[in-house]
Amino acid sequence: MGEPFYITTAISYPNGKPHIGHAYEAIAADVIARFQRAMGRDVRFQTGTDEHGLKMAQKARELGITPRELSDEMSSYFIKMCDELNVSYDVFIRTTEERHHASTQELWRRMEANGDLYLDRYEGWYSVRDEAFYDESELVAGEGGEKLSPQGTPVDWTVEESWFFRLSKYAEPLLKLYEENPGFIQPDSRRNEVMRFVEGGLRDLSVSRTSFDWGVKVPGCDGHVMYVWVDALTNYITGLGFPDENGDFAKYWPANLHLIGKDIVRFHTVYWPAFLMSADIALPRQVFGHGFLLNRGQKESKSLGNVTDPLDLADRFGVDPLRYFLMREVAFGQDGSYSAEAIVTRCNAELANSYGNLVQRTLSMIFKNMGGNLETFHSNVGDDELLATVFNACREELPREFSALNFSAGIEAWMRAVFACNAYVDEQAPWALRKTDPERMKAVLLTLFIAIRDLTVAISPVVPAAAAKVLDQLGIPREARGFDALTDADWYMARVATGERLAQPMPAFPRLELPEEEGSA
Ligand code: ME8
Repeated sequence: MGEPFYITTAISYPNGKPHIGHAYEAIAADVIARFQRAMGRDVRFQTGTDEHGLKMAQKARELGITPRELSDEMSSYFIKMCDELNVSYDVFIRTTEERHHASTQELWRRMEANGDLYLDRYEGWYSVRDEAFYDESELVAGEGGEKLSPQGTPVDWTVEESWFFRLSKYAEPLLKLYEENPGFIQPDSRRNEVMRFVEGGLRDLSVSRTSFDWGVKVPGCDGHVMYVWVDALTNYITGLGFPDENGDFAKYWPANLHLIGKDIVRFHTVYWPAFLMSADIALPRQVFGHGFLLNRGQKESKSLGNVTDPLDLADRFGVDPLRYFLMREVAFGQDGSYSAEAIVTRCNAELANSYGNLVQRTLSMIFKNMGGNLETFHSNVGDDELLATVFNACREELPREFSALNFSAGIEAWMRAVFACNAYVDEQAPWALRKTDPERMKAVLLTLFIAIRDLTVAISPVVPAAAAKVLDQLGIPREARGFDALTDADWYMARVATGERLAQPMPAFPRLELPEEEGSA
């Protein structure tokens, strides 16, 4: 097994069904997980649901059910979403699990033992929607002059007895962390925002509530439950068996990457490292705040009536095309927009017409003109040039960009290699060589066979099911589907030696149709 790589998504609030933002984050994390596995890393991938807090308690009351009933029902939709979108998580954590309470209480005890917790009174603004406390100075005025959080959500004046965490003590150590590890917060724009915030000084943080009981109990203090973000963030170590620091925790902690959205960067880069420093636990290596996905440029909301169920999109266009679109269309880290037309246009141009067509016509010609037989051959200079282009895209550019989470740039490099292959087919015209120079036709088709196998391995993390279908058709064994096998010159000869013929190919990337009602939108 390779070097460990631990990646997590945010854990979602299951106060409603999953939306496109949840799908986007889960898919991006899955592409990273699959890519790192293909690079030979020993990947641990965790996702889950964040089930405590006032937001969940209020929603359950509104529906006339218990918070537990609400979280049991709704978390099942998040599990279903991950499964249907082919998200290859190892652990799906729910914060209502007993082991998570034990883990969070242990973190609390350690922070208390370090003198970082004290009892006082909280007076200030709280947004239930954000589950966040805000300073008066951070609030903005709504249309009717009412006070709103900087995220535009309603705030309530709250007065309660509360435990506090000495966050103020950690401003200096945090700034030092950001300065010494510029990669800790990415992209850079988010890092700058967080640095400005911490440079402004930090106030101690209210970390318990007494006005409701849906949460993790504060050890030794009846009537207090922990602030939901204390327990939520702790999920990342609970899933590794904390407080047992052997086993998975020893192997996978600190996390390589917490992948989250831009709205919750502060919780992950200020509160979380401060809690960990207080409890004397190693810090994660990187927090990446991705952008928001907008529906035709607009935020989805129930009042606008534009909320899209990601599983409906997957049903309409297919899981792999949806995954491809999301990773290709938006520069990761920035906000992006989606629409049915954009999905259809992008996937038809690139997956169906360019890549799918390359695979289909090459394999059909090998099937028809060579009886599906793969033969030993000696490529000439022209063929080597094409393979060098493909190798460079698949071995160098795409892995370099994917390692830096620049998915769109990585796929663009891959696409350029697909174009080069299609140009090669047109130039060489193997259908004409069939009569004039059959040996040359074989060299061309077998060169393309090698190129297609490399292109398919490289794009597998993005479109896993369709890529597996192509690799099955090519007869590539599972152990030869990793990036390390791309340079292995022996794989082709081993494949030829099996003597297995190619069957009539089945298209892996059919063209998508735009549903009629969308065409005019
Ligand atoms: O914030 N586009 O949960 P959540 C892209 N429970 N990403 C989006 C998005 C959009 N339109 N809307 C939301 C929470 N997200 C907490 C996290 S972690 C210890 C606790 C992202 O269900 C959002 O940024 O509101 C977050 O990363 C994730 O979806 C879950 O959001």
